[in-house]
Amino acid sequence: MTAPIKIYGPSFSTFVRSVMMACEFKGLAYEVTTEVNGEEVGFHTAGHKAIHPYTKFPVLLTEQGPIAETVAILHYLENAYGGTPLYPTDAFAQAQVEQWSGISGIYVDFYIVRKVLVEFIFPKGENGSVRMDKVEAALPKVESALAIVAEQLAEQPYLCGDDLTAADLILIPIIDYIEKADVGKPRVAEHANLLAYINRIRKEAFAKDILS
Ligand SMILES: N[C@@H](CCC(=O)N[C@@H](CS)C(=O)NCC(=O)O)C(=O)O
Repeated sequence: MTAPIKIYGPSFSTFVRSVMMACEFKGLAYEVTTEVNGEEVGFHTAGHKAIHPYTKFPVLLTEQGPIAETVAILHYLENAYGGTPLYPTDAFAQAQVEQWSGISGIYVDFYIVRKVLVEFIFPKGENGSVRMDKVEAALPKVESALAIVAEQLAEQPYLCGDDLTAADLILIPIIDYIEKADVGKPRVAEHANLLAYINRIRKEAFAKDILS
Protein backbone atom coordinates (compact mmCIF):
# COMPACT_ATOMS: atom_id res chain seq x y z
CA MET A 1 0.00 0.00 0.00
CA THR A 2 1.37 3.43 -0.88
CA ALA A 3 1.79 5.86 2.00
CA PRO A 4 -0.80 8.64 2.22
CA ILE A 5 0.11 12.03 0.83
CA LYS A 6 1.16 14.32 3.66
CA ILE A 7 -0.20 17.87 3.79
CA TYR A 8 1.46 20.10 6.39
CA GLY A 9 -0.85 22.74 7.86
CA PRO A 10 -4.16 23.14 9.73
CA SER A 11 -7.27 21.69 8.10
CA PHE A 12 -9.20 24.94 8.64
CA SER A 13 -6.90 26.79 6.22
CA THR A 14 -8.54 27.59 2.89
CA PHE A 15 -5.46 26.62 0.89
CA VAL A 16 -4.96 23.40 2.87
CA ARG A 17 -8.59 22.62 2.05
CA SER A 18 -7.91 23.18 -1.66
CA VAL A 19 -5.20 20.50 -1.54
CA MET A 20 -7.37 18.16 0.54
CA MET A 21 -10.17 18.48 -2.03
CA ALA A 22 -7.69 17.82 -4.86
CA CYS A 23 -6.71 14.55 -3.15
CA GLU A 24 -10.35 13.62 -2.62
CA PHE A 25 -11.21 14.49 -6.23
CA LYS A 26 -8.38 12.33 -7.53
CA GLY A 27 -9.09 9.51 -5.09
CA LEU A 28 -5.71 9.82 -3.36
CA ALA A 29 -5.17 8.85 0.28
CA TYR A 30 -3.87 11.79 2.31
CA GLU A 31 -3.34 13.05 5.81
CA VAL A 32 -3.15 16.55 7.21
CA THR A 33 -0.29 16.77 9.64
CA THR A 34 1.83 19.08 11.77
CA GLU A 35 4.75 16.63 11.74
CA VAL A 36 7.73 16.76 9.42
CA ASN A 37 9.90 13.63 9.26
CA GLY A 38 8.15 12.26 12.35
CA GLU A 39 8.82 15.38 14.45
CA GLU A 40 6.20 17.92 15.53
CA VAL A 41 6.89 21.24 13.78
CA GLY A 42 5.07 24.29 15.15
CA PHE A 43 3.68 26.93 12.81
CA HIS A 44 6.00 29.88 12.19
CA THR A 45 8.99 28.12 13.72
CA ALA A 46 12.43 27.54 12.19
CA GLY A 47 11.27 24.06 11.20
CA HIS A 48 8.34 25.57 9.33
CA LYS A 49 10.66 28.13 7.67
CA ALA A 50 12.81 25.25 6.48
CA ILE A 51 9.90 23.95 4.38
CA HIS A 52 8.31 27.29 3.43
CA PRO A 53 10.46 30.45 3.38
CA TYR A 54 7.43 32.60 4.32
CA THR A 55 6.08 30.08 6.89
CA LYS A 56 2.77 29.64 5.08
CA PHE A 57 0.72 26.53 4.56
CA PRO A 58 -0.01 24.17 2.93
CA VAL A 59 3.29 22.43 2.28
CA LEU A 60 3.20 19.03 0.62
CA LEU A 61 5.74 16.67 2.19
CA THR A 62 6.99 14.33 -0.50
CA GLU A 63 9.75 11.74 -0.46
CA GLN A 64 11.74 14.07 -2.72
CA GLY A 65 11.26 17.03 -0.41
CA PRO A 66 8.71 19.70 0.50
CA ILE A 67 6.58 21.55 -2.06
CA ALA A 68 5.25 24.94 -1.01
CA GLU A 69 2.50 27.03 -2.66
CA THR A 70 -0.92 25.66 -3.50
CA VAL A 71 -0.68 26.10 -7.26
CA ALA A 72 2.64 24.21 -7.35
CA ILE A 73 1.14 21.48 -5.17
CA LEU A 74 -1.95 21.09 -7.38
CA HIS A 75 0.25 20.83 -10.48
CA TYR A 76 2.43 18.27 -8.74
CA LEU A 77 -0.59 16.13 -7.78
CA GLU A 78 -1.81 16.29 -11.37
CA ASN A 79 1.56 15.33 -12.85
CA ALA A 80 2.68 12.80 -10.27
CA TYR A 81 -0.58 10.94 -9.66
CA GLY A 82 -2.90 11.49 -12.60
CA GLY A 83 -6.43 10.52 -11.59
CA THR A 84 -9.40 12.69 -12.57
CA PRO A 85 -7.75 15.71 -14.23
CA LEU A 86 -7.75 19.15 -12.65
CA TYR A 87 -6.24 20.84 -15.71
CA PRO A 88 -7.26 20.70 -19.38
CA THR A 89 -4.59 19.77 -21.94
CA ASP A 90 -5.31 22.56 -24.45
CA ALA A 91 -2.77 25.38 -23.95
CA PHE A 92 -5.30 28.24 -23.92
CA ALA A 93 -7.72 26.37 -21.67
CA GLN A 94 -4.86 25.56 -19.28
CA ALA A 95 -3.85 29.22 -19.19
CA GLN A 96 -7.45 30.09 -18.24
CA VAL A 97 -7.18 27.71 -15.29
CA GLU A 98 -3.90 29.37 -14.26
CA GLN A 99 -5.52 32.77 -14.66
CA TRP A 100 -8.51 31.95 -12.44
CA SER A 101 -6.30 30.13 -9.96
CA GLY A 102 -4.27 33.33 -9.66
CA ILE A 103 -7.29 35.62 -9.46
CA SER A 104 -8.87 33.41 -6.79
CA GLY A 105 -5.73 32.67 -4.80
CA ILE A 106 -4.28 36.17 -4.90
CA TYR A 107 -7.01 38.83 -5.16
CA VAL A 108 -10.20 37.08 -4.03
CA ASP A 109 -8.26 35.56 -1.13
CA PHE A 110 -6.69 38.91 -0.23
CA TYR A 111 -9.92 40.90 -0.04
CA ILE A 112 -12.20 38.23 1.41
CA VAL A 113 -9.94 36.13 3.63
CA ARG A 114 -7.03 38.37 4.63
CA LYS A 115 -8.89 41.70 4.82
CA VAL A 116 -12.16 40.48 6.37
CA LEU A 117 -12.35 36.87 7.60
CA VAL A 118 -8.96 36.93 9.34
CA GLU A 119 -10.09 40.08 11.20
CA PHE A 120 -12.88 37.97 12.77
CA ILE A 121 -10.80 34.81 13.32
CA PHE A 122 -7.79 36.60 14.83
CA PRO A 123 -9.14 39.92 16.14
CA LYS A 124 -6.40 42.50 16.60
CA GLY A 125 -8.41 45.35 18.12
CA GLU A 126 -8.41 46.57 21.72
CA ASN A 127 -9.13 43.79 24.25
CA GLY A 128 -9.30 41.26 21.44
CA SER A 129 -12.10 43.04 19.59
CA VAL A 130 -12.71 42.91 15.83
CA ARG A 131 -11.47 46.06 14.09
CA MET A 132 -14.80 46.89 12.47
CA ASP A 133 -13.37 50.01 10.81
CA LYS A 134 -10.94 47.77 8.90
CA VAL A 135 -13.71 45.33 8.01
CA GLU A 136 -16.05 48.06 6.79
CA ALA A 137 -13.29 49.64 4.71
CA ALA A 138 -12.68 46.27 3.02
CA LEU A 139 -16.32 45.40 2.26
CA PRO A 140 -16.54 47.18 -1.11
CA LYS A 141 -13.63 45.05 -2.32
CA VAL A 142 -15.39 41.94 -1.01
CA GLU A 143 -18.45 42.98 -2.96
CA SER A 144 -16.47 43.38 -6.16
CA ALA A 145 -14.62 40.07 -5.63
CA LEU A 146 -17.96 38.27 -5.27
CA ALA A 147 -19.33 40.03 -8.36
CA ILE A 148 -16.25 39.09 -10.41
CA VAL A 149 -16.50 35.37 -9.67
CA ALA A 150 -20.31 35.39 -9.95
CA GLU A 151 -20.01 36.90 -13.41
CA GLN A 152 -17.48 34.26 -14.42
CA LEU A 153 -19.97 31.61 -13.27
CA ALA A 154 -22.97 33.24 -14.94
CA GLU A 155 -23.05 31.00 -18.00
CA GLN A 156 -21.09 27.96 -16.92
CA PRO A 157 -21.12 25.56 -13.97
CA TYR A 158 -17.42 25.96 -13.08
CA LEU A 159 -14.94 28.85 -13.28
CA CYS A 160 -13.38 27.62 -16.52
CA GLY A 161 -16.26 25.87 -18.24
CA ASP A 162 -18.13 22.61 -17.91
CA ASP A 163 -15.55 20.80 -15.79
CA LEU A 164 -14.24 21.43 -12.31
CA THR A 165 -10.59 22.52 -12.38
CA ALA A 166 -7.82 23.50 -9.97
CA ALA A 167 -9.14 27.08 -10.11
CA ASP A 168 -12.43 26.00 -8.51
CA LEU A 169 -10.57 24.16 -5.78
CA ILE A 170 -8.81 27.39 -4.85
CA LEU A 171 -12.02 29.44 -4.90
CA ILE A 172 -14.41 27.02 -3.17
CA PRO A 173 -13.07 27.20 0.43
CA ILE A 174 -13.06 31.01 0.28
CA ILE A 175 -16.67 31.22 -0.92
CA ASP A 176 -17.69 28.54 1.57
CA TYR A 177 -16.30 30.57 4.50
CA ILE A 178 -17.61 33.97 3.43
CA GLU A 179 -21.06 32.52 2.74
CA LYS A 180 -21.20 31.07 6.26
CA ALA A 181 -19.72 34.14 7.95
CA ASP A 182 -21.94 36.89 9.25
CA VAL A 183 -20.04 39.96 8.10
CA GLY A 184 -23.17 41.84 7.07
CA LYS A 185 -23.47 42.99 3.49
CA PRO A 186 -22.31 42.05 0.88
CA ARG A 187 -23.63 38.52 0.92
CA VAL A 188 -22.94 35.58 -1.38
CA ALA A 189 -26.73 35.12 -1.55
CA GLU A 190 -26.99 38.36 -3.52
CA HIS A 191 -25.54 36.34 -6.42
CA ALA A 192 -27.97 33.48 -6.92
CA ASN A 193 -25.62 31.59 -9.23
CA LEU A 194 -22.69 31.85 -6.78
CA LEU A 195 -24.88 30.59 -3.95
CA ALA A 196 -26.09 27.74 -6.17
CA TYR A 197 -22.45 26.93 -7.08
CA ILE A 198 -21.27 26.65 -3.48
CA ASN A 199 -24.38 24.76 -2.36
CA ARG A 200 -23.96 22.29 -5.23
CA ILE A 201 -20.29 21.74 -4.44
CA ARG A 202 -20.94 21.30 -0.70
CA LYS A 203 -22.87 18.12 -1.60
CA GLU A 204 -20.16 16.67 -3.87
CA ALA A 205 -18.27 13.65 -2.52
CA PHE A 206 -14.86 15.36 -2.83
CA ALA A 207 -15.98 18.37 -0.79
CA LYS A 208 -18.74 17.46 1.63
CA ASP A 209 -16.63 16.30 4.60
CA ILE A 210 -14.05 19.05 4.14
CA LEU A 211 -16.51 21.94 3.96
CA SER A 212 -18.83 20.64 6.70
N1 LIG B 1 0.39 31.77 -1.81
C1 LIG B 1 0.19 30.79 -0.78
C2 LIG B 1 -0.69 31.39 0.30
C3 LIG B 1 -0.77 30.48 1.49
C4 LIG B 1 -1.42 31.18 2.69
O1 LIG B 1 -1.52 32.40 2.78
N2 LIG B 1 -1.85 30.34 3.61
C5 LIG B 1 -2.40 30.87 4.84
C6 LIG B 1 -3.46 29.92 5.37
S1 LIG B 1 -4.89 29.86 4.35
C7 LIG B 1 -1.30 30.96 5.86
O2 LIG B 1 -0.29 30.31 5.75
N3 LIG B 1 -1.53 31.77 6.90
C8 LIG B 1 -0.62 31.87 8.00
C9 LIG B 1 0.27 33.05 7.90
O3 LIG B 1 0.11 33.88 7.01
O4 LIG B 1 1.15 33.15 8.74
C10 LIG B 1 -0.40 29.50 -1.37
O5 LIG B 1 -1.04 29.59 -2.41
O6 LIG B 1 -0.19 28.43 -0.82
